[in-house]
Amino acid sequence: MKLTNTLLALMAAAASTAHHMVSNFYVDGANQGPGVCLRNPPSTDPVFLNSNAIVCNVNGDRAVSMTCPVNAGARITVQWRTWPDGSRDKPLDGSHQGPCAVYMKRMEHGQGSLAGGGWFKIWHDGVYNGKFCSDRIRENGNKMDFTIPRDLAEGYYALRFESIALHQAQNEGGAQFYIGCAQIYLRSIGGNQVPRETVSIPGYTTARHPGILYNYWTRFAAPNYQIPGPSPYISTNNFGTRNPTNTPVRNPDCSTGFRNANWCAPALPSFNSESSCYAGHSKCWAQANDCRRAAGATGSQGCQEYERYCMQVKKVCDACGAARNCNGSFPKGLTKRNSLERRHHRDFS
Ligand SMILES: [Cu+2]
Repeated sequence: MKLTNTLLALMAAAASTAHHMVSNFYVDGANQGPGVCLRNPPSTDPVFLNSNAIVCNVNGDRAVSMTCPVNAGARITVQWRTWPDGSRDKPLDGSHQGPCAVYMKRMEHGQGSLAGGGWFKIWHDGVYNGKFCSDRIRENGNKMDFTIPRDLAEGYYALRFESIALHQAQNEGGAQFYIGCAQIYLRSIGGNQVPRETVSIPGYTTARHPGILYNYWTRFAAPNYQIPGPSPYISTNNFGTRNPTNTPVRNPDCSTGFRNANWCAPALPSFNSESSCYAGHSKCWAQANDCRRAAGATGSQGCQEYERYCMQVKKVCDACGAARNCNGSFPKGLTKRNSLERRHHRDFS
């Protein structure tokens, strides 16, 4: 009995590590960083069609503090990971096969829930050459590439990445959805298009769509596989050729160098007494707690580095208090990238 339980636990662990999520994305080749501009879910677990998490994953109805500027026509590369903190680099699990897609929706700055109408698809990949999109992702370092339509109007948008695993899709409700959402500010190059044909999420497809209720085990990657959802929006020729507008995006100040996903440490105030020095130290730990609360499945390594900084801050106060000379400011933050950032900036292959 004991052995059985151990085996079951091992099997459960193996199953959970087979899932995946979006850990970061690139804009024209520039890595935005782990969790940055993403509504970071708490885990890599899949979501299902009948839940509100189908929109932007678990916690995806909460705005994050960062928005990434993206030019119309930009090439976007999405990094999927089974280990979202970047601790291991392995191809996504081969048992998870299916199509993928990218949707967009105009949003307000800071908008929470993105459920409802206004979504349009900009790219998808189902089956060709006898392979699903999932195979092409695996062969491409777990990355998926697409282009933002060149003619879209300026403004805030959500980008929704979708990968569907069909290994249990022979049963209604069995298709596993892997969803990530990014917040972007689209800089127009002269186009002003607002796609008219949009869908609602949830509601964009049904549990009985032939691409969702699908027996992968008897049909594998059938050439007539139907990708769920609408057809992708195709850019008009009215996109213009001017340089993208340089509209400022309201993002937190990250100049202290301490950051983790969408969180940045504000600088600590200067001090002129032992008590104001320790007040700065308390503020440091309060900020470290904010960092931990904001961290999702891409990890909290940047928070750990900031916590080490808070320990140094305490030493500054201890020393100036002993010398009875507390007047000044705390040493500046790190200028180096933290190790989590370095891990994610290393090219994944
Ligand atoms: Cu899975």
